Amino acid sequence: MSKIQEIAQAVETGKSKLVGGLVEAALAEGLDPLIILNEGMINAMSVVGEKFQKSEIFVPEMLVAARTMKKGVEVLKPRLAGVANISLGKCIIGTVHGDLHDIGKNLVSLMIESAGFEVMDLGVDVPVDTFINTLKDNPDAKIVALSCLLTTTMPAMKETAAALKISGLGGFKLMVGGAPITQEFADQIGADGYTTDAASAAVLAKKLSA
Ligand code: B1M
Repeated sequence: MSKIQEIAQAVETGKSKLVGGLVEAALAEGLDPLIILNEGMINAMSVVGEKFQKSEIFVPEMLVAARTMKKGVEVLKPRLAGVANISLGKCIIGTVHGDLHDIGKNLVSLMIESAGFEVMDLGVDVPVDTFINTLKDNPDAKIVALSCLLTTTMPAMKETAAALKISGLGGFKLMVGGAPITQEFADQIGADGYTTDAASAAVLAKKLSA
């Protein structure tokens, strides 16, 4: 079994004590950190999602897999994050209210930070008012980034986007993403940008703030 397969299996089966060592071993073998992330861990989470959908596993197993992926990402983090010496400005990011998923948002946050932004991560289940108040306190923020993983919390993203637009606060660009989000939905809610993954989110953030 390849190192990537071992990592994927560790994430799928929630072997949180093993995953760190496996990721270190894969890095020592010279494997690309992005391949370890995408082909090892993110693919494994898709398998976890499929198994959940088929009722082969339940929320506790999904949670353990998520914890395992987080441990793996911790080891990978220094290798994913570049060192940016410039400051491109502030980026406020969070998962919209009602939604507790944060692995993808954390990756987006990491990539945007390594692109040179000062990231203010508000966490998960973020009320609309928290976004508004953070923006009021940081009127120089260049980007507000919203993440959402559930179809049932897409209305919360729409609500947050609408509140930000009518807040009278200007000078920032709104970007959105997450598994159920599409370009069409992003256009509908008036977002300035949408991307499908963390690496392209960092590229988009730079483009929007330029
Ligand atoms: Co949940 N969950 N979950 N879950 N979960 C999904 C999303 C689901 C697709 C599983 C399934 O049924 N196949 C399904 C949603 C179905 C739907 O809405 N249509 C689902 C469900 C139903 C639920 C619950 C309702 C289950 C229940 O309680 N009955 C519940 C809801 C809780 C809540 O939020 N209120 C729930 C709970 C959980 C856990 C807490 C157990 C756990 C999350 C733990 C955590 O995040 N700390 C969990 C997990 C782990 C998943 C899956 C298996 C994996 C998610 C993940 O981390 N993926 C997921 C299935 C799946 O995704 N295939 C599933 C890896 C991550 C790197 O990818 O988050 O997509 P992702 O992020 C990507 C892109 O989307 C993008 O870039 C990231 C990196 O490349 N991206 C952005 C994300 N945000 C972006 C922002 C951007 C740009 C790009 O710009 C701002």
